[in-house]
Amino acid sequence: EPTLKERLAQIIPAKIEEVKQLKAEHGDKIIGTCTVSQAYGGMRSVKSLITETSLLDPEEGIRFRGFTIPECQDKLPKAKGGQEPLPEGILWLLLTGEIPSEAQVQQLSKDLVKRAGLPDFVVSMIKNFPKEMHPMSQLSAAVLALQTNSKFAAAYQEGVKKTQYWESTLEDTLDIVAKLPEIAALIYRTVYKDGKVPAVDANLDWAANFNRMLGFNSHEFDELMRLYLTIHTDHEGGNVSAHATHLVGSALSDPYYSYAAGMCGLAGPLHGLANQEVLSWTLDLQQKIGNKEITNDQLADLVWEGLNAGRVVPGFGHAVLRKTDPRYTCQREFALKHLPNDPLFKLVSQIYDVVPPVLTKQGKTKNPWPNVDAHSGVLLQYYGLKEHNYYTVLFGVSRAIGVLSSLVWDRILTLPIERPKSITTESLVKEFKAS
Ligand code: AMX
Repeated sequence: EPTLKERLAQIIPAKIEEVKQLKAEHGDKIIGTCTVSQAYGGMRSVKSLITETSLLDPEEGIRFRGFTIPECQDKLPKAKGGQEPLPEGILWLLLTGEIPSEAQVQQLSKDLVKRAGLPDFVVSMIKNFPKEMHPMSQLSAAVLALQTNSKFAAAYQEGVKKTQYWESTLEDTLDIVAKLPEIAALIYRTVYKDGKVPAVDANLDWAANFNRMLGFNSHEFDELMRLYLTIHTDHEGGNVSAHATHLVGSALSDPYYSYAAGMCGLAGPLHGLANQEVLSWTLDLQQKIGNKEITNDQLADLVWEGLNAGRVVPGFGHAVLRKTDPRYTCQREFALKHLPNDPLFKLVSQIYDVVPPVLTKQGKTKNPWPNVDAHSGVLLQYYGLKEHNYYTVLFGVSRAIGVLSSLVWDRILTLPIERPKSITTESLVKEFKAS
């Protein structure tokens, strides 16, 4: 069977031809427009980016290369005895558009094991970070330090042809994905535990290896980690982490720089950091409630308290989605299967009943339904990964698979440097006064 790189090389010519034809025949067709409100409003729903790896429907949620999350859970290869997809499979899917065979996924797992391992200076750098430094800052800084390894940067210096940029971008992508579990685990073990991380185990898949490095040994948690690391990979191209990676990469900054930029964006509370915020908020509620059951009305009063103080309800709302996020739903199903009686899960379920009507009544948000971050924390708590400050790092490890696969396609399609036009308020005022 062909390796990932060989398969990609087979797929690429037809795809490049398709894009060439599309541009030749329809290059002047309009796919999106931008109003004054949209320019001031974060360019919401302006269609102006090409991202091949996934597509988000406001009602249905994400499709990875055309496959919904339940379809991915069904079709992607699984670990022996497992039921959740292996993240290696979604890496293959996002890159090639094809569901890989078991053998292809195993081969990719082995390839990632071979690429694992960190230079000593990165290990000692992480160990020397102050413990108060946020784990997301540590993650971006460690990836930037690793940039010295970039094969794209080296190839570019050597004058490699534009049509071959994708090859070293793919090499960097696989290296980064392979090395991230150790970086992330070292951050976790150094900040919260004894600083020791076991070496990668050639007989384990990527997610199970990550769990061992973090210090967890449960097969059920391995299953959760596989699911978690699969569903957080990609959410089309306009979200902050994906767009930042794409934008920085468009300057031909290498994948290390580009991904580190994406991670700086993921660290924001309106984006990836929301999962940390959700858990703090939920535990806070749990503490206020104490050991008793409360009615939905009483819970609604507590939610209103936060809203009236001007805070958002973390984990609810979305810039694109207008229904419950299917990434929320599949985590809820995992919880119903494995931890139906967990008190914190019960509270999260009650929040799911109570918050949407409250947000609807408040009438501000366009989407009162929960997003991915409203559910991940309770699962991690259950399996003993309790440090919420760390949660966004897990999101970031998974997101590497999506944003870097997309970056490989940016280079395959030889997309140019991104440079939209900006305007001033003064110029707008002048323009519309005249008309
Ligand atoms: N609680 C309270 N108010 C909310 C809200 C929430 N969960 N979500 C949106 N609103 C408010 C907005 O703050 C805004 O108020 P304003 O007019 O006073 O500024 C108004 O509703 C309209 O916002 P919107 O158009 O519905 O949302 P948006 O596209 O501007 O922002 C998002 C989307 C996700 C940033 C927002 O819903 C939010 O802040 N949610 C909470 C944080 C969160 O869960 N983020 C994670 C998103 C998923 C991810 O990236 N990981």
